[in-house]
Amino acid sequence: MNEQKMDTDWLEFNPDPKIPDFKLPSGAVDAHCHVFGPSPKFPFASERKYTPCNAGREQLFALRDHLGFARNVIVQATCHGKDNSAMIDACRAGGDLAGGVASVGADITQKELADMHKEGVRGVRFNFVRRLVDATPKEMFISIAEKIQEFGWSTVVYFEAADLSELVPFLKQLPGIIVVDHLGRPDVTKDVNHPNFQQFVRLMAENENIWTKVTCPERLTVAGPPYDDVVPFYQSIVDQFEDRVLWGTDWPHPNMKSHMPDDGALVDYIPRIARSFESQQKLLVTNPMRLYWS
Ligand code: 0GY
Repeated sequence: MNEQKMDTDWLEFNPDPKIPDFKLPSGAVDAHCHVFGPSPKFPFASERKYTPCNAGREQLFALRDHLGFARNVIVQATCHGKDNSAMIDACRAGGDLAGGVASVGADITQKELADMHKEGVRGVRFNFVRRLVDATPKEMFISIAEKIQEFGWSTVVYFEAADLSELVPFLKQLPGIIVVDHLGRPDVTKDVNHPNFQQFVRLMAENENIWTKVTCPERLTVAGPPYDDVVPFYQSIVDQFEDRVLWGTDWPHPNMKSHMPDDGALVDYIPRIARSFESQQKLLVTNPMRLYWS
């Protein structure tokens, strides 16, 4: 297949990130990153809402080594729809150093799930962000969540803060561990004590199976780098739920419009949000290893 040309306003990932000053703990996991294509080998899905640059597994693994991570969890990106082949190819190439999160339909069979499990897949992702996907009926998501239980997988859920109230009953219905992407995308112009963010905090407090990724300050910020405006949100969640948080780069940073972050600077942000050695160890090693490698 020919190369699929990236969108004209697409921002490409930083090809030369700094070496972080923060030394990651041994065995650290980048628990939220993607691969895009390369499209001649792994074409983007026809139902995609954006066409990104190519960002293949060799580049991802080079970044892993450059930043000092040991492992990656490669989350299926919506530009590949339910064709998980680029992600699975990366898991296969990464061996024990790579795990995956897939996007599947309700017609998925136990045999197909078992095959993905052998390749290192340990979860599915349900997406509710309207600019990224067409809506999927919630009953379909529930039936998928039921099918993955036999494999001990978890579910990643991506939604925006405005949709939280409507989603709460669904989230409470989902079996197994649920991981909410990017703190549920709070509006950081409102205070951390605002009822909207407190609703998310309450959801986590009341449901011990709900985890979150303290990721993407570059997406949530209004002020821009160095993302001071997002720090209190992350601190609040890490302080309260240090056994249920994950961290990742989000490389290659799909759909960034304002700027492209330096991945090394993102790593340097970690000690601002997880302030003790113990919480850093949980965030970067213990928690992702428990979820994706046990
Ligand atoms: C992210 C965020 C985004 C995109 C995707 O799968 C995706 O297309 O996840 C976004 O545009 O907010 O987690 O990478």
